[in-house]
Amino acid sequence: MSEGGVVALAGGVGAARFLEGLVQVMDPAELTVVVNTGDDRDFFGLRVCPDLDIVTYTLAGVVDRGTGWGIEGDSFALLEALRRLRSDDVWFNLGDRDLATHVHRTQRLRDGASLCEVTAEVGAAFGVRARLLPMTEDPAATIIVREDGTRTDFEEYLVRDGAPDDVAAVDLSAAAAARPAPGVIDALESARAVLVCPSNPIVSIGTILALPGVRAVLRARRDAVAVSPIIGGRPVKGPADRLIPTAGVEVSALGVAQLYRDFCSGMVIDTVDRELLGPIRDLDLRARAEQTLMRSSRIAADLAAVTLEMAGAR
Ligand code: FO1
Repeated sequence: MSEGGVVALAGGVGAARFLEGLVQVMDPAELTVVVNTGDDRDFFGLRVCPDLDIVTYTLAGVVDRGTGWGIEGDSFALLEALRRLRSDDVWFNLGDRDLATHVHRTQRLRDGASLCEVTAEVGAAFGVRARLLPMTEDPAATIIVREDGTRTDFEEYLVRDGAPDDVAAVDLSAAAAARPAPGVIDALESARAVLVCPSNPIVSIGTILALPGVRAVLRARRDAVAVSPIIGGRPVKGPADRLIPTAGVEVSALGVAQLYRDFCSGMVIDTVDRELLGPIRDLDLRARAEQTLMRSSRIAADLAAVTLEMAGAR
């Protein structure tokens, strides 16, 4: 169980920043990243995998630093031209160079390549040395159920509708019916350490955990180490504060610890949440307070080093 590499469970922007730190303190060739695909959907006939692309572009050093997604300095000529033709559904900002990734992915999938193959190709083309694995190759769309009963996919909720505070439930049934991608379960079983990136515990990590077999493998190990994405009761980015209450826990590092306690043995929380160390330790988890707001790649590397150390992999 311990000779393998390091496996990280990841969503989008927060995970990508953490992974950027991780590859500074370990050999990226020994890192497998299992990435959420619950946000994936088609735009204009093209398959878009936001979290896979965010992680790829960030590790490649080409991500837009301001937004955390898309490619730095990208233009939006295609989208602007499209808006003239059909303004009503052009709300997801796909840059021209970013679109090349989606065109390539769509064509390769149509030609019979698997999402794992295409993800590896895109990673290699961008010079990413870590192994990136989609969590599944099956459809696994996360559905946000709104208070009026409307069901929207995640990007519709987040980007089109602006992440309003009207979430009644999060439906992960597609992930629960999907098969983990080839290699995911093996990687988790043989890893010498499993890390949970600071990602949304419901719609990023929750989707990966919903896949058949994943949580059971992690529970059997019960040695994963997680970094809290919640600092001082607020998410650094994204709508976690609107989604975590649907799981019946408070929006805090303690709430995240409650969601992860069955498969984690340790948790890194921010220094501002120091008073939660005791309550988290009461859940039978090891806990450390560190600087988790990754304002620089040096802070990300220090955080990654501490997390690896807690997981016994450094
Ligand atoms: N997020 C936004 O808030 N607005 C956008 O227009 C947007 C476009 C976009 C394009 C490509 C991509 O890979 C990601 C993009 N994101 C955008 C980020 C994405 O919505 C989310 O942050 C993730 O799905 C959650 O991890």
